[in-house]
Amino acid sequence: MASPSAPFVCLTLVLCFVVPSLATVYTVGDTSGWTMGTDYTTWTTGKTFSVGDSLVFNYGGGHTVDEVSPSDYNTCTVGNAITSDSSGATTIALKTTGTHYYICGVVGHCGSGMKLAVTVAGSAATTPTTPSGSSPPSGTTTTPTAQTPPTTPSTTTVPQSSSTALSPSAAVLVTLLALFKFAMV
Ligand SMILES: [Cu+2]
Repeated sequence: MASPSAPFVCLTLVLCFVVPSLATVYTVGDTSGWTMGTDYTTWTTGKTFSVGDSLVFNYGGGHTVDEVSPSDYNTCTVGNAITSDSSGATTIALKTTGTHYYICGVVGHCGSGMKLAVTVAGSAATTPTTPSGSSPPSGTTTTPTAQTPPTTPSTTTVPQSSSTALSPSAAVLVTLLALFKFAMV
């Protein structure tokens, strides 16, 4: 047994670099935050949400982040929130696949745009609304297979001799000779 820890150290290092890059933290509305007058459908466009990602809602006082049912989302019905938070900085971890619906619980705010629907995809195949967490997503997240280190090009160390300085002067010499020949003719 020489040192079995070395491969584990390498593996741990690789995981440390890979795992955080897989879980993305999305700031809802980006710099606008969680507010009225922002189109969150536009904000979600082009984004892919996966299990393990999280949403951060930043907002001032007088707003809430309520997870609601699809029907409450569509009709902007407040008062039936599955979860609710009004801390001003709500982080929601996306733990399950499917579409999650969030609205502001203050009357009128949902209608003014504070509604967000996020469709969360699984790691592999999208399983629409699994009733119970019986089958966890298989952890076969394609591990990057041994990235080949950038092979340094074999630098043929040219000795700093006059040979390198010769070629430019030789070119000048040839040019001068050519010019002379033209001048002679
Ligand atoms: Cu609000």
